[in-house]
Amino acid sequence: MNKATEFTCIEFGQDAGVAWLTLNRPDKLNAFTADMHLELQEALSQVQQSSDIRCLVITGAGRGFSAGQDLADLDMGGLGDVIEKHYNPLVRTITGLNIPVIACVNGVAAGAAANLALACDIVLAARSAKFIQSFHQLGLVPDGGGTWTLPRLIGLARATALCMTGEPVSAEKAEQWGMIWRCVDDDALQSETAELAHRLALKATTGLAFTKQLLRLSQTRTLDEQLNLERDYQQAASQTRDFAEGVDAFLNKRKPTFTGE
Ligand code: T3D
Repeated sequence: MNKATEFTCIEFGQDAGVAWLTLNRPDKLNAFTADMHLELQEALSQVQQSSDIRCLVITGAGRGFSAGQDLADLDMGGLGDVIEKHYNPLVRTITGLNIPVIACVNGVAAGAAANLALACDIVLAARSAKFIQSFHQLGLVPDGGGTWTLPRLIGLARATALCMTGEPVSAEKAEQWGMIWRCVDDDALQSETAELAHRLALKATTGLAFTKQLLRLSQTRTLDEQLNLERDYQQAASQTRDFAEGVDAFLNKRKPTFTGE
């Protein structure tokens, strides 16, 4: 694993086209501080600028994914500025990245961290992990895009009850509900995530980026508008080098070598 920059609240490294970003304040269940947000911005900027990174994994150090905002590092004068400065750019950056982003949820994901995980493209969670919308116990509203993501993933009835009660959702139930992609045994989480990430990193990255954009755009488009978008994106996808490689590999009965271009 190649680690270029030294961070204190996160770990960031890359290995064979896959970047691993680990929230790293295990004593505080990886709760977000202002310093952690700054480091996340720097790491994500490196991901955006890299042409080698073709998949990003976000996970947590120790026994949890993250407990959300560090409640000892709050601006009690009002949280709107923190949301504007830190959480909203974080979610916008992750959902806008032109590579697949996997959340590897190794333990509890609470508050903004639960919604950060759910904003990723594919969520794998350890069987012991749970997702908690903990905002209600502080008199806050769900943030990190939770009020947008949750009803779309699990429907308004479940989303409303989860946000109002804060009832934890186990990884198994999250998979049953379609809230996440897959619940895996705790001791298999790391290897299954690595296997998936490396598989994705070898795919036609531009095609995956277009797919991600189309699926997200579909949330606010009519079928008619979406059909037009698919036409335009397919036109662009069919001009990539990877498209030519995929067709040639199929016709010549060989494995394709995609470069992401
Ligand atoms: O600034 C803004 O814009 C605000 C944005 C807000 C977005 C949000 O995320 S609001 C939601 C904030 N998060 C929470 O309310 C969750 C609080 N934590 C918990 O409810 C529990 O810790 C968990 C259910 C997540 C896990 O429980 P458990 O029993 O497994 O662990 P624990 O013993 O409670 O926590 C372990 C340590 O982490 C403990 O430290 P200590 O006492 O051993 O020194 C605990 O205080 C610390 N910790 C856990 N969560 C937070 C935290 N420290 C600071 N902030 C936390 N959120």
